[in-house]
Amino acid sequence: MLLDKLRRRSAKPAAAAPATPADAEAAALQARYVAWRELNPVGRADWPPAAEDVFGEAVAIPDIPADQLNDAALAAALRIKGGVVVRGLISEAKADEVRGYVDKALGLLEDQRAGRPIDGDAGGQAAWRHELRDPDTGELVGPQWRADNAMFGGECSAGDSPHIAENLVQMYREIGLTQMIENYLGEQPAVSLEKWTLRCVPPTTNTSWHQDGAFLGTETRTVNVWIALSECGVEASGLDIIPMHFDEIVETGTGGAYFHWDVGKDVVEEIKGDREVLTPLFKPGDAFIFDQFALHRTGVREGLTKDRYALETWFFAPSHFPKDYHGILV
Ligand SMILES: O=C(O)CCC(=O)C(=O)O
Repeated sequence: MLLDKLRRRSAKPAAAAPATPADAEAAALQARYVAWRELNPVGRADWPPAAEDVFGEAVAIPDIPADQLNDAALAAALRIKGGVVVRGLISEAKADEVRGYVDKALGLLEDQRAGRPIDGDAGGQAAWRHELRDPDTGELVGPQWRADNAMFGGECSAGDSPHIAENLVQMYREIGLTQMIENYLGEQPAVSLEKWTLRCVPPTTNTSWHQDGAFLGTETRTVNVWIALSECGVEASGLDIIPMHFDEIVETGTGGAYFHWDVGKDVVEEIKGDREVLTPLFKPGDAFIFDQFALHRTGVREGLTKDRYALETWFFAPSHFPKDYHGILV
C-alpha cells in the first residue's frame, strides 16, 4: 500500500508514539494527508478506461444489487450511463452505525460553533472531532474552505473526525469499493477534506440543479459514492437525477439558478426533453454512484416531514485532483 511505503520511506525522525488511542487516530489521518501531499502522481495514460454497455441501451440509470457491482459495471455506469444506483452497498446495520456518527459529528461541530467546550476525544479513547491540521506546521488545513462553509448547517467533513474517517476508510476497503475505484481511476485514490461529507438534510432545505464538475473541474478524475443513511425519497428528501449521460458542463447561472454554478430550471427542462426526472427510493445502505457530470439536486418537494442522512465521498485520482482541495490518501 502506497501509504505504508511512504511512511517507511519518510526521512523525518520518527514522531513520539501517540499518547492515547485518540492521538493515534488523529496521527493516522494526518499521515494520509501527508502521504497525499508528498505524492508525485502520474495519471493513467489510457484514461478514460474502456467501457462496454453491460446494461443495455434501454437502461439510462442502472439499478443493481451490490453483488453486481464490478469493474465493468462501474466503468459502464460512469462512461456510458448517468451513474448507477446500488442497492445495499453497505448493510443496513452499518448505515445505522454511520448515521450515529453523523449525529455525533454534527453535535460536536455545533458545540464548537457555539463556543461550548467540546469533548472531541471522548476521554482519549476516540478522536471524534480533531480538525485536520498540518502535522509539520500545526496550521489548520483548508482555512478558506472552512470560512466559506461556516454558514452551512447540517453537514461536516469526515476529514475533521479521525475516528469516523478511519472507520469509513476501513469500511470502503472491506466492501471492495476502494479497490474497484482504484482499478477505474488507475491510481490509489484520495478523498478530500472538502468533499467527504456527513450530512443531515432537513425537509425544508434549499435545492438547485447542478453538476459538481462546474466547480470540481471537467478534467478531474473522480467517482462519487453517495450513500443513504436513512430511508429517503418519500418522507425525506432523496436525490433528483436527470437520467442521461453527460460529458460536459451545461449552461450555468441562468434561468433561475441560485449559485453561479447551478443550472436553472428552464435549462434543465430543455435538456431533459420528455425524460422523467428519476427520484429513486433509497433504503439505508443504498447508494448512487456518479461523477462530476451527473445533473442532479437534493430531492426537496412539498410535504416532506423527515430529516435525511447521507454520506457523500468523492474519490479522486491524485494526478487529476481539484484545484485548492486537500487530499487524504485512502
Ligand atoms: O445529499 C444531497 O442532497 C446533496 C447531494 C449533492 O447534490 C451534492 O453534494 O452534489
